Amino acid sequence: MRCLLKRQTLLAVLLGLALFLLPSLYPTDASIMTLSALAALNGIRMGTAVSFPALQQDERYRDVLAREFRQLTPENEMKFSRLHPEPERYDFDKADTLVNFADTHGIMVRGHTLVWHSQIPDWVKAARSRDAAIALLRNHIQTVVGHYRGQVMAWDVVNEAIADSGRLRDTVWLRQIGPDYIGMAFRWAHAADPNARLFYNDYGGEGLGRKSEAIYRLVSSLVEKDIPIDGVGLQMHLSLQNAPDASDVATNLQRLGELGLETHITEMDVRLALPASEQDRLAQADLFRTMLSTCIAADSCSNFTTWGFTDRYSWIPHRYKDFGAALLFDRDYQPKMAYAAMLEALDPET
Ligand code: 9MR
Repeated sequence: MRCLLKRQTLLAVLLGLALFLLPSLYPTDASIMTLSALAALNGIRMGTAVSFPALQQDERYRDVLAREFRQLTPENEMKFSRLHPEPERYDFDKADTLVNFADTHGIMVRGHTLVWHSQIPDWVKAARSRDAAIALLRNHIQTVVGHYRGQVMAWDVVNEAIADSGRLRDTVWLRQIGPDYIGMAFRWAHAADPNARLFYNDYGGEGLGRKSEAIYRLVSSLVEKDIPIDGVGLQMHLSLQNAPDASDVATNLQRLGELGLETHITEMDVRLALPASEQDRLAQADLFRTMLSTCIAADSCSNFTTWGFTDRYSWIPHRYKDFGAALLFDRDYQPKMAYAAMLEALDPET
């Protein structure tokens, strides 16, 4: 009799426990329907660029970020001039804050960017010799990648090294070191964190054409020389007039994949002339849906990142007068048609 009572108590406790745990084991529809949760089911990590000031001052920004995305790219805080403003001084404070936020929320970090022609301090441009330029770039890469070893999942090691003409861009790095700076940068980054995935990242080479040919040739030659490159980031800053053909993007993703490289869509936005018409917003939604579907369908494409998520903090109006409304959420964090289109791409049943 005592034994029976004990068994009944145990069963009651187990039942209570199960009822208590059930909601967290089986999340409600609302929590399943986030971009990142659906993306994960498609084998894709969903990311966004993050504005440091917005993260600091705007609670709604932090909430939507943590809810919808599983990866973040610091929009500016890991660029050369921010991290290494003086030869002997590194400043990791803001970037660390971003990385800690990511850590706390189970979000991965995409490091952006180690070698770029923009946002570099004047003292770098004043290097006196090739050897001095090599030494300072090596020091920068080793220090930064070493600092974030194990915390940054992927690095945009070299950003935008190819000009629109298809030739190597005339940058301070090319002038001071020569074309070898690209391979050197990958080798130093790999030595500093052998587990980080290393990317070449560029814009305007998403589809087929002169620039994408040049990117393909560059990364093929890196692979051929056994330089530790893991993938190519295609930025995807689009307007309704310049969008690449989805089938060209698919061909490009496939040929890069055949080199053994991973592909990431790294900075997608679609700028619209303001005020945005209903027709333009529909066309924009269609582009987000099509490019995400193209990534899902490509074996090489494992990551889809937008350059911010709310129109409140997008870079577009600062750069393109009378353009904006380029992202998935409006200024008040309401999801736009583009957001619904992304959900559709991830779950054709919706
Ligand atoms: O969004 C970034 C903006 O806040 C900066 O002022 C700008 C500086 O050049 O860089 C923007 O981000 C760029 C990214 O780092 C590389 N690809 C193009 C992005 C948009 O210009």
